[in-house]
Amino acid sequence: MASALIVIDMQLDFCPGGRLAVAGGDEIVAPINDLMADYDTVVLTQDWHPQDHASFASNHPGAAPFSVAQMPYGPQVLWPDHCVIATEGAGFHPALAVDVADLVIRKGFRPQIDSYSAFYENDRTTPTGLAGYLRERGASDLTFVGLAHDFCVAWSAIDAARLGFRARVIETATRAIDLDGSLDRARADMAAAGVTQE
Ligand code: VGL
Ligand code: ZN
Repeated sequence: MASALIVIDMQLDFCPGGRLAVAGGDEIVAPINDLMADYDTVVLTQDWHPQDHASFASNHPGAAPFSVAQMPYGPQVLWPDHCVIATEGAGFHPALAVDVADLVIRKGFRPQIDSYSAFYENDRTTPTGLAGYLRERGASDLTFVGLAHDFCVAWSAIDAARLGFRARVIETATRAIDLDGSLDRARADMAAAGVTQE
């Protein structure tokens, strides 16, 4: 039974000074680097959006950042532009030990649909391919860290549990956006899905 550390979106735009900065996002780089040696497989995800991405408020005339739009696949928070393909902000934090990773998986690159989870786009049905990769590698025990706790980390961990993996989140190695109670909701949703939170 192999283990995998799934490091979610440790990119400059989610760190202080970035375009969708998460408070304290840079504080978890060192703890994440320290965790990597304890796992058989290390996977990094990278939020990777075209400039015309439907999750950007700037692509919805009159819409404010952090408002909610109805998309064909359900409600979608409209974010400030972030992690635009090939920009500096889409790059990993420079202190992250990227060389240790076995796989870097990009998500959110289709203009019309967001992808919080590392496993499925936000329609909850279009797979990224990560589940197949992990199963072929024999990894059944997954630990999630990175950014942001209440969005991409939570959605990834919940999908993992639903897919039949053991899923765990290490709270000291994640930080939240916490939009309108989203962190409390994410914690409850993870508990209901059987995700271990420690
Ligand atoms: C994320 C909002 C938009 C995340 C990504 O990594 O949690 N949040 N895109
Ligand atoms: Zn995004």
